[in-house]
Order: sequence, then C-alpha cells, then structure tokens
Amino acid sequence: MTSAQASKDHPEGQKPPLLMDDHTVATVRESKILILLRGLPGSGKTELAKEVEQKYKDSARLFSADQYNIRPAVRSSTGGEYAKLDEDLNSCCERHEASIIIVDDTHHDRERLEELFDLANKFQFTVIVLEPKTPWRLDCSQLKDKNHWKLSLEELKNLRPTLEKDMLPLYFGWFLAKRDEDNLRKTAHEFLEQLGNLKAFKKHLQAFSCEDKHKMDLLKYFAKTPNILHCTTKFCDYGKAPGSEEYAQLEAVRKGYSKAFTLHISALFVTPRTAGAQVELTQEQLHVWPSDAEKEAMPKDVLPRGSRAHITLGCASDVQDVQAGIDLLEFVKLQQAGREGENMGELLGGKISYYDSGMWMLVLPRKKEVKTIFSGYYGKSGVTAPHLGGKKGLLSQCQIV
Ligand code: 2AM
Repeated sequence: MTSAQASKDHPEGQKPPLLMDDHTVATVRESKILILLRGLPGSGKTELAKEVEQKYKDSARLFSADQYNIRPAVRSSTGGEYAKLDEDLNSCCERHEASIIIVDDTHHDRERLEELFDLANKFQFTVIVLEPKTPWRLDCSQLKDKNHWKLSLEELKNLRPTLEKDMLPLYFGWFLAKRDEDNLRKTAHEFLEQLGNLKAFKKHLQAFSCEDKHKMDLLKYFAKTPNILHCTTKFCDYGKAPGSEEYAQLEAVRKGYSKAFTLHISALFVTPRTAGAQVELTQEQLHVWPSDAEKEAMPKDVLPRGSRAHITLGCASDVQDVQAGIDLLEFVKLQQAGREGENMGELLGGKISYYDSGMWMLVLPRKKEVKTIFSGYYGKSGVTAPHLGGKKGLLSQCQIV
C-alpha cells in the first residue's frame, strides 16, 4: 500500500491522538507504553503500526506476528507459534531496549492478550489497544481480497466475533508518565516519612492499627502501592460494572483514548486506611469523568462533580484501593460542612491539617502537575490489579528512563 493510499484509508480525524497531538507525542515519549494493534487481517493494522513506529522511531520497537510467520487462526490453545516472538519481547523488556513497544497481531484471542497484559504488568507498561478505523475493517468479503495470508471467507468469519465487540478494561484512567510517576512517588515518600515523624501525628496514633502506640513507619504501613500510579475515571470490571459500555461509547472517552492529559494535584492525604493525592480536574478532564462517580461512592450525599478524583499512593494491608476515593470524599464532606481541620503547622512547605479519626491532609504550596495518558488497565478477567509491596514500598518502582 502506498503512503497516499494509507492516509486516505485513515483520515486525519480518525487517527489516534498518539499520532496527531503534539502534547500526547511528548508525553508518550516520557512513558512506558505497550501498543497492541487489534483487528482482522487486511483491516489496516500494519499501516497503523508502521506509522506509530515511524513517529517514535528513537524509542519504539515493532513486533509483527507476520514476521514470525504466525498465521491468524482460531486456536484451541496458544502454544509454540508464539515462543520466539515472546522470547524477543521479553528480552526487549528485560534489557530496556525500548520504552514504546508495538505488537502487530490480530489479538482476537483473549488468552493470548492476557499473556501480553501479564508482560505489561511485569514491566510496568501502560497498555493502549489500537484498532484501525478503515471502513472495511469488519467486512470479510472485502478483507478476503486484502489480507496477504489469503484467508478464506470462512476463516475470516471465524476470527471476527471477538473483534466486533469493544474490549472493555478493568478500569479506564489517566496513567502517569514514568518520570512524573517517579517524582510523585518520591514526594509521597517524603510526605509519609515527615508526617510519621511529626510530634502531633505521634499523639494521634490510636486510629491506626499499629503495635507501638508512640511511633509508626507510614512507609511500611502503606507498603501496598499500585503497579502504575493512575487516576481511575471509570471502573468497568471488563464490562460487568453498570454503565461501563455506555461510558466506553462516550465521544469524549473514544476521542480521549490514548491522549495525554496533565493532571493537577492539590493535596496529599493519609487516613488509617489509605494514602492518596487529591486531583483537581479541568473542564476538559470532567468530560471523561463519569457523571455518577461521586454518587456511586456516597449515594446519600450531594458532592461536587470530580471531587472523588484521586491517585491512590498506598493502602494498609487488607484495604482495597477503591477506598482512597471514598476516604477523599470524607474529607470533602467535612470541608463542605465548614470543618477545615486543625492546623498542625507546615510539611514540605504546605499546610498540614488534622481532621479527627486519623485523617490528615497536606495542601501543597503549589499544585503539582503530572503528565498522564488516558487509557485502560487490562488484565485477566476476575483478577484484581496487581500491587507492589516489599521493603521499599512506594519507591520500589522508581527508575531512570
Ligand atoms: P483507585 O482508583 O482508588 O486506586 C483496580 O482495582 C483499580 O480500580 C484501582 O485503582 C481502584 O481504585 C479502582 N477500583 C476498584 N474498584 C472500584 C470500584 N468499585 N469503583 C471505582 N473504582 C474502583
């Protein structure tokens, strides 16, 4: 296919933001991204994959199933045919050879996709699933003449069913670019260290479940930290959560997918259950914010739209990360009722306040900006998102990219 033909097949307006939008291109370059092309043979995946590779040529590696001679087919189990591709993919990740990895394959098979999601989780890559928008992408009679594997009409029809449906993630959200993520982890680390050493904090330890009632290590207490720091917009549970299909269809969500957004963090908070960062959403960001996000968490209250927006930094053991948004709404409710918290002085140059029941909030002296990519978290159905733990907790993933 010529490049003129390729651009006719993918009109500019339908190209993903990671090809079109300068801010997104710059943010993707600062992130670790696994891009999975998905679609029937002949639908235009390869052109799109090459265009992405070209755009990010200094930091990208393209793996194409075609080059490994993997014929698109419905298989009872994925096996030997992917061994070499997987070996090369793993080696590329282990050696940090590329921060943007593109895999061009039909990706019709859930089991195969789950292997790639595992890889992304293991090496902390944000996943972006890209599907070509060509008009014939699901038209098997046209694809029969276009696919170079010479697949028959019947073979194409067998591959089509899973590719017709939207693939919903566990959740949609804004995923922090690597450098900003490392930076926020460091700030959070300092915050927890300094708060734990604050005299006033040591006086109010009753609410925390710790053995020593005079001092505690908040870094150990919140050792469970998300694999990639993110701000969840919509929890979909792979389509099982109410409203997830409608959410995925929203124009702002479809257009925003793979786009960069800069989030503004205004405060950090700690409760006996979670540590998190409060995010103040802009008007543009509110367009991808579900209209019932606050009601879902606090059905009896009327809370400002976007007030649940947060980044979970850590959870106490046995606490689910969904709790951080609920904890943040508890602060918002108190503030709405006119309770500003008791001023306990300064930390990291900002005002630290105590709100009873072990709830602490640090208002940052300046809003902290973090660059993110709007995408989904994908994993194995029925399995919750992985966490990091261990001695270094929050900092265990910081690395130079
Ligand atoms: P979080 O955004 O507060 O961290 C995977 O579990 C991710 O989805 C977590 O990051 C988590 O919360 C979010 N999540 C889990 N269950 C949820 C729910 N019922 N509603 C909203 N978000 C949820």
